[in-house]
Amino acid sequence: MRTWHKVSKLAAVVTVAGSLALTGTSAAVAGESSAQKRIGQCGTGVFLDGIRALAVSENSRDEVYITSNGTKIWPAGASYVSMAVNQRVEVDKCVPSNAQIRLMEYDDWPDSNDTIGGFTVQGERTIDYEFCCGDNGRYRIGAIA
Ligand SMILES: [Ca+2]
Ligand SMILES: [Ca+2]
Repeated sequence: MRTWHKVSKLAAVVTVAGSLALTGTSAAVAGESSAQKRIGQCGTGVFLDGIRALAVSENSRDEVYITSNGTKIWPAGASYVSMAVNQRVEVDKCVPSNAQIRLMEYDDWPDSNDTIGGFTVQGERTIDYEFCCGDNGRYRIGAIA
């Protein structure tokens, strides 16, 4: 089983290498433009990249979600994302360059949800922000202008 997996992986690598050799220049250009697309894709806003848990507020995992100007923007299609210390999760959301961003921690009844922290986006800048330190939770998130 393991050997089969290795062989098929190798075959995939060979295939990719083959197509790179065929399309040399255009492959390099495609890589560059996809990076540019990511940087420019939010217009005058910023792109929230990934969030990392530096400290969690609950015993083992937090159930976190993000709001922008009071509206939940992440995660889509779920109430929260369960995160443990040191874990990083992609956010991949555009927000306005002056948005009030807040990290919330979901709690079941009878508690209400807790605020870990928040910040106001400082314009079109590529910087890291922190959500700190509600219930001793601390998270870092990268914004890309
Ligand atoms: Ca909590
Ligand atoms: Ca919770």
